[in-house]
Amino acid sequence: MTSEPAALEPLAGRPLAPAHLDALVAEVLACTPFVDVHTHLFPSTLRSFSLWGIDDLLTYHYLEAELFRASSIRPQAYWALAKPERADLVWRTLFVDRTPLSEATRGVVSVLHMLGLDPASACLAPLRDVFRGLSLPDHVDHVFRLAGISSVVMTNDPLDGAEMAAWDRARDTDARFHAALRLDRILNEWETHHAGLAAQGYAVTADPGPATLAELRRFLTTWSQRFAPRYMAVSLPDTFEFPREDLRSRLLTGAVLPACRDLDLPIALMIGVRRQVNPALQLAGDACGQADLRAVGALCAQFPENRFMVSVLSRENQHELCVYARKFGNLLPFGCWWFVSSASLVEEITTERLELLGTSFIPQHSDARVLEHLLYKWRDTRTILTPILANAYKRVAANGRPITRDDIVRDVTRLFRTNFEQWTPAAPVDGPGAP
Ligand code: FIX
Ligand code: ZN
Repeated sequence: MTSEPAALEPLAGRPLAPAHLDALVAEVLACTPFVDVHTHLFPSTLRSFSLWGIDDLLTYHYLEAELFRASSIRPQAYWALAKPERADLVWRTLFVDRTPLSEATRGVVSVLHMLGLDPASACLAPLRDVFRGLSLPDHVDHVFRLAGISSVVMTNDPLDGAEMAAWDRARDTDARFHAALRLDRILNEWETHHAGLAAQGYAVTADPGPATLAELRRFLTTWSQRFAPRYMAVSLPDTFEFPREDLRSRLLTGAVLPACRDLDLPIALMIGVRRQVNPALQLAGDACGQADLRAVGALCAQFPENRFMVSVLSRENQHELCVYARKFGNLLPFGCWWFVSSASLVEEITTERLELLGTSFIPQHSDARVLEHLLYKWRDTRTILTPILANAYKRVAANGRPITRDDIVRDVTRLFRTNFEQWTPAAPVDGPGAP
């Protein structure tokens, strides 16, 4: 990330020549620190949960999905390997025996290049040596600076005993890592996981009546007081429907949405995942499907006091989400999630959102699972956004409204910072993070 070149200052309020717009948009994107609103990252203080370095980069489920297509190895045999052996196989199969053309393989090339390492290395030993020599806290600082990220929002599951124990042990926090309370186990697997609340001392039953709903609300409030989350979040299948007489709807409307209102928190709905269509691939075994977004419209209409951040996994749902956002001010589309995070789809989705919503959306989140993912996912986002924004400015300038540098700075800041900050007012985005 570069600091603001002095040359740009005098341009502040002056109308810009269209020929300057690409360079200036690229410059403003480069020097605006972004907030990454959804990741699976943890601070270095939670060492056992922090993924980083070449072996974690290569055993990322996006690459494993591609390995199982390219290699004859059976999943069972692959999982029986130690992590470095898995990484060696992924490297040899996807980066040595093949050209790394996919979004995920290209990402690793980009990371190695940005860190000054050799993306064409025949083997991983020299790369491992470099990562082994790094101090993780310094590396986190370096990656955040290089990626142009000021803070990230984690994914924290209050029913994940191992994660919560790790937080208990953590002696320190990192103000750049913010919490989000992830409720998949509660809203998607209550029958199995209500016992987890009971084990924490909450009087809940499998069939949630008023008493159980009140206890669930108390559970969410207690964990929010501890974690100061930016939002609550849940991923939902493509079969998600609302309104509907089912357990999830009762938990959602009877406890989760009321708790969000109490705590002035939005809820993030990530809709359209088909979990484990091929369980043998573990995390790589999930797929997507087109959802019926009338559920989103119904939730926004029925709960005007709640704020809904929504990301959809199927390409076919993107346009409809934009249209619903034009109907409901309490709906904020965010990110090009997972299977729609490749360059051509980010371009299509972002252009459509800009045309239908102006700057009232959050263009991207990284979904980073490994620290260095921040490098290529945000480099790609800046590269993809530059022509999209510059062309939009050229169009409005050609229509007769000159564009100034201040316009670009304000719009980029809104897209990658203030839209989120205004929707999650609980605490400053660059302030104290998780407990
Ligand atoms: O539900 C989610 O937060 C998804 O992002 C993950 O489940 C998924 O495995 C992932 O890492 C996508 O990028
Ligand atoms: Zn995610």
